[in-house]
Amino acid sequence: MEKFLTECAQSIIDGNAEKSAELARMALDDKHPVLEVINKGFVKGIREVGRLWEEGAMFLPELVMGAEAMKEAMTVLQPVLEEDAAGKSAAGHVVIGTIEGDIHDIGKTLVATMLSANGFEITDLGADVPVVRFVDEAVEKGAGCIAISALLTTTMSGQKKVIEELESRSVRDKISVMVGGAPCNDDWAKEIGADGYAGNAVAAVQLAKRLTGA
Ligand code: B12
Repeated sequence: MEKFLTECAQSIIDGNAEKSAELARMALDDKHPVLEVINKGFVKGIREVGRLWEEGAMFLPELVMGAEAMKEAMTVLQPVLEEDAAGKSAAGHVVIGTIEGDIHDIGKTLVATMLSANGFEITDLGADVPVVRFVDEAVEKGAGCIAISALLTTTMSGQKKVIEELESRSVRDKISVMVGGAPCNDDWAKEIGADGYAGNAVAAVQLAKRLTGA
């Protein structure tokens, strides 16, 4: 298993989308635990890509290729995570998206998939979502929770703006807010008055359950 997970990570570092998709299909055929394959294999790879890029050991096209390989693998694995949702009663409605100015959507989509697999009804607004759209959709859909992803230090302030928008429309007490993404942490969540922060998709499910009482 260890060797297989290393291969998964390496396919992302190599930016080899054909290989990552093939490994994802192999994981399903061999009945490997999907979450472990994602977190200890593919996610490890994309984090390493980020580290190498930051160090200057990789250039933007290689970062893009790594992201594409990650997406291919997730396209194979996500439907299997979603299948778990079948038969689970609705645990509440969550509106989720990546904040405006930010196109990173791999982590956000993983969180959305895991929430859905745990019985939450999900409205996924995608990436680069304007502040007002989060609030418009949550109010319209009667959602109890907004989940906002931000991967850039330059866009994380948008999470605060969503909370301010909720306050200005006097609906803050009806809609809880959870935040996440690489630059966020518990202190940031407290500073902006969010209801919670989670560092990964599994923790995000626990947090959403706590916030919605599901
Ligand atoms: C892949 C990637 C890209 C891809 C994105 C593809 C896509 N469709 O998502 C591409 C190549 C397009 C890209 C572009 C850029 N990127 Co980029 N990217 C990354 C990288 C390597 C990995 C991100 C990722 O997918 N991780 C895997 C997922 C599974 O993890 P995750 O996102 O952290 O999500 C998990 C948790 O955080 C949490 N979570 C996430 N969201 C939420 C939300 C909630 C509510 C909760 C509770 C939890 C939660 O759960 C998730 C699952 O476990 C990171 C490095 C890093 N360390 O994060 C850089 C990184 C985020 N990128 C960075 C930069 C600078 C950029 C660019 C500006 C580069 C450029 N010069 O153009 C552009 C940004 C363009 C824009 N306007 O958004 C920097 C940001 C630095 C900073 N301080 O702001 C990073 C940190 C790289 C680095 N080390 O310097 N990038």
